[in-house]
Amino acid sequence: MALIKRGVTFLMIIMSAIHVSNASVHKVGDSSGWTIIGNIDYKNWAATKNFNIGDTINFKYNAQFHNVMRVTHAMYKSCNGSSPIATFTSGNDFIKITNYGHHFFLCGVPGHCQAGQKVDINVLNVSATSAVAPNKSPSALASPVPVANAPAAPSPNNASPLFVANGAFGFIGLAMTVFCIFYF
Ligand SMILES: [Cu+2]
Repeated sequence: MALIKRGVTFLMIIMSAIHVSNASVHKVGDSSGWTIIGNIDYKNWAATKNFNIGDTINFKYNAQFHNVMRVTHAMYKSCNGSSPIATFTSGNDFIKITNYGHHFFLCGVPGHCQAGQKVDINVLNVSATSAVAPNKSPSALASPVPVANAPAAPSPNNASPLFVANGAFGFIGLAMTVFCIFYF
């Protein structure tokens, strides 16, 4: 009985954790996806998004013709996919952002990166940026700006319900497995 109770509690904790999560899924290229057709400007696409830690980048493409490689800045600039940090080939890859800064991706199929199939996901550290941005002058006479009253940045609440459902099922599946192992 105690085990069942514990299992149920475990499930409830997981489910509440899913509910509070405010992570977004960003589909690269939006409806066009990850492609060289249509000359999509991925730089422009990325510029219109607000990336945060915990968000997921979704690359949707035909796996017969494309792939996704995470690369360094130098490799990104020169379209060099010879030694990627990571390679994704499923055709529907979900990559979670876990740290600030630039995340460079390109398609490793010859010619595709040169044709523009590359994207730079820049995750800004908002708190650090706003702390530095208002006044770079070292002048001691500058009147301090009250930061406390600054309006909070609007939260981009366009989390895909599909992804949340997938995540939930994944978690529940895992929880069920753990629960069953303990119970039976
Ligand atoms: Cu490609």
